[in-house]
Amino acid sequence: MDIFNYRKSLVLDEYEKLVTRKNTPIEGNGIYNRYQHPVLTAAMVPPFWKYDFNPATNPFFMERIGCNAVLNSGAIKLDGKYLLVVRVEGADRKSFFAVAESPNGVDNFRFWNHPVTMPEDTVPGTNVYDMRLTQHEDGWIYGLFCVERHDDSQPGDLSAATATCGIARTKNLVDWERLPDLKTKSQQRNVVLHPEFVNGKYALYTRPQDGFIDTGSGGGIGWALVEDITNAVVENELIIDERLYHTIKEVKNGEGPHPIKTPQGWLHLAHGVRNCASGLRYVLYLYMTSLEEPWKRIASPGGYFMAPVGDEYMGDVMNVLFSNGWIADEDGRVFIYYASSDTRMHVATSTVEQLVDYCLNTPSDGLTTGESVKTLNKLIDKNLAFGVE
Ligand code: M1P
Repeated sequence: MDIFNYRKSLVLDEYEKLVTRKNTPIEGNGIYNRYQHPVLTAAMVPPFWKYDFNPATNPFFMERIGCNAVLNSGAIKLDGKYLLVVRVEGADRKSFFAVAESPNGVDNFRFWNHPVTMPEDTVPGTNVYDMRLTQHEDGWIYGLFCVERHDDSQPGDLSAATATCGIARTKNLVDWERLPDLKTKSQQRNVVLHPEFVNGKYALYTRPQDGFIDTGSGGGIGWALVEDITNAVVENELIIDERLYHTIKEVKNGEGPHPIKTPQGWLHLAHGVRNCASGLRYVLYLYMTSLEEPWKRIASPGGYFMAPVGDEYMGDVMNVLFSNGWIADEDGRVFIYYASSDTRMHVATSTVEQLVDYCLNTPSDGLTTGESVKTLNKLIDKNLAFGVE
């Protein structure tokens, strides 16, 4: 066999093996189960995105367009299919969106043939990423995402950038109508559209930030009402889940996917960030807000819900779990899609009932060592009185 055909069959075989492998759950802590394999990696983008399949123009069957990572996916279930709108990052550091589909939500994800062609706003972006999908009660599916542009007010600094919330809507994840970017006083990343109107208005979870990386005076996850989504302007922002000293969200936090409506309240997934000697550490946490007043927190379990384990620590940006997509299935199961270390996508499964139980019965953070020990002693005493040793 010539080198072209030898390499081609090797690459196709390896790809097929990866995209068809079964993924089995790993028994966890009673709150959720992780899975044996990532659901998507850079090795799972279609070979015809990477290779020129014509032997005349690619006699060595060499890779022509590299893929660096697949991460931070929005998620939605449509027509019985589990769909991820994935942030695919090329070897050239540009991210774009692409849809991957699975019949069961945990394995056999395959990308649709073409990535998303996202129309630009009036000022084109340099990079787009981290889409949050919301099937809104107005009938549209919205994608809110970060648009990065060079900060031209600092011409001498090539790393100076701005983060803005891009807004687009679709009915099928193929054809997208781009709406004007969100207008706010500060920079924004991690903006999420609430699925229902609130007082007749569109409601947004925001994350005000002074700079591209530093949130600075931005106090945490915000809440804002917007009259017109086709010209979205944030006038007022209320911080509904604040950053706190010596917690998992001391440096910054951000809303994940849009919250899930449960009989007990809105169930939220978010990420919290703290600093340490090895850099920023990103973990996932949950909280709940009132059904009637979604801006009022009703449960705030202490600590993290998920943090990196094992191989999840390793990747382009170490020590990071990030999630902007989950699917609440009709039978009560919840598929939590999360990326590890800005490199690959995973799934964890749970149920609405378990996640609400976790939120309502996990002690909140007492904010000091003394309070943490008191909380621990309460559980120990209860168990000892119950007869467990
Ligand atoms: O590298 C970790 C994450 O950093 C950013 O998140 P945040 O705005 O909360 O700091 C984003 O760039 C995100 O994509 C990335 O995963």
